[in-house]
Amino acid sequence: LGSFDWADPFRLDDQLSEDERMIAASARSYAQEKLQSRVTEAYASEKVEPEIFAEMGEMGLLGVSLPEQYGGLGSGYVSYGLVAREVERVDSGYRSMMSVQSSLVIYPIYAYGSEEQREKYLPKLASGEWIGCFGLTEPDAGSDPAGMKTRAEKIDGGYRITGAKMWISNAPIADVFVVWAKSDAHDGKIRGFILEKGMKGLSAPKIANKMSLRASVTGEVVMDGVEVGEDALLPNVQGLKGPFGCLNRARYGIAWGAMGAAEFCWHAARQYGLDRKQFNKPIAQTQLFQKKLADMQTEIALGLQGALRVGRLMDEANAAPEMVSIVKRNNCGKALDIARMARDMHGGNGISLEFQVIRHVMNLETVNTYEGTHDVHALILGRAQTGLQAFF
Ligand code: TGC
Ligand code: FAD
Repeated sequence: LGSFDWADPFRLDDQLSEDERMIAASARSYAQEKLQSRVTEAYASEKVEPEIFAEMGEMGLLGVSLPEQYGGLGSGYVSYGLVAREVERVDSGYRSMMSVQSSLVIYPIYAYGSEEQREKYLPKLASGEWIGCFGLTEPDAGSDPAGMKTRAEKIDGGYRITGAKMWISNAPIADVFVVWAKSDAHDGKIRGFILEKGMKGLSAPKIANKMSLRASVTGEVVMDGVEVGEDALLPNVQGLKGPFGCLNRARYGIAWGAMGAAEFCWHAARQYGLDRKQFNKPIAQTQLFQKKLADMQTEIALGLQGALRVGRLMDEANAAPEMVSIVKRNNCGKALDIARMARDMHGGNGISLEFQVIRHVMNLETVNTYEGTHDVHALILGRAQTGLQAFF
């Protein structure tokens, strides 16, 4: 008979390579030593800390799956997922900063960019010297990005871009903006453009008073006739499959990350239940409390196995977007349920930032919504099994 580790029920650790274990361990020590100590204050005061990008870059956490030639680690998608899990164990906002930079800025420039664009941007993005953002969502086009209004109009030697993006992570501190626009010169098809801070007509005002992801800054991106050269166009993709190709990777990372946040909440609830006595016994010695712990352990064990399976298929270039929808949807929804349960198990203390679980609850509300809402992923999966699209 095998032994049972309550914290790693299916021995996920045994299923990783030596390299993957090392990358996870180094992400964990960075997150616990450098991020955990700042997060309560950063969340309470919506503090913007751009220096985190350079720190993550130095640890190799921004270009995990980017080839070494461009400043990346040249590792795989399982490693990337393990990093997301460790960072989000501390805070979903910090994981957001990392996943936008890796999957939504570095990846499209690598996958769809020219060699000149790769050489110009990738090493500085991987080191965290430059901060990137990804503008797809608009005030009137969220779940339905095909309804975007942003336009690229052909001018002599380049394009003039006009429109507004909404809810853009990292935008107020970004140096590099990957934005998606319908291009008149390409039959109105969606194309990607790389804009840079300081361009005339480009601004990125901060969205204030978010009650979620407060350690990660979010903004609008306003493009008031921004003129760019031909070299700003991402040459190698057109249509929605451009941004969706990036989202497949970010959504996959979120499936691991959400489990990291859930693990934090589960462990915190367990410890609280062992320490806290009511009716002359630890509350962890009650049946209702133990049932909640069993539910948390089960969902997390299953969610991590699902993410690992999809990661292995991504590393073989054999994963379908619907697989990503299953793990993104399941793991975010389950993490939110777990965080809410952990909040309840902490009683009144559960609402204090000091005990941290309420911060995860608030963050996971966003994580369940961005990158395709819980319900939008249900519709993607419904379409895949019935052949009937129910979006409109
Ligand atoms: P549909 O007709 O399904 O597809 C249009 C074209 O796109 C292709 N495609 C994909 N390609 C690659 N991967 C995928 N996952 C793809 N899904 C679709 C498809 O093959 C087709 O290509 P082609 O060549 O035939 O034209 O498009 P639709 O308009 O019906 O889409 C419907 C829907 C709802 C599935 C889609 O629009 C959707 O996923 N909506 C959700 C939007 C979303 O996820 N937004 C995220 C914004 S970014 C963000 O939230 C970052 S937060 C990050 C952080 O801070 O961590
Ligand atoms: P809507 O699309 O208006 O959805 C509202 C509700 O309607 C949801 O419950 C949804 O499930 C439901 N709904 C929509 N359509 C249907 C349908 N056909 N059938 C049934 N129900 C439906 N975007 C970026 O481009 N880049 C970023 O970096 C980024 N960062 C973000 C950071 C934060 C903090 C937040 C909150 C969002 C961020 N987003 C970003 C935007 C995010 O992707 C969108 O909020 C998300 O895609 C949902 O779009 P929406 O907010 O317009 O909601």
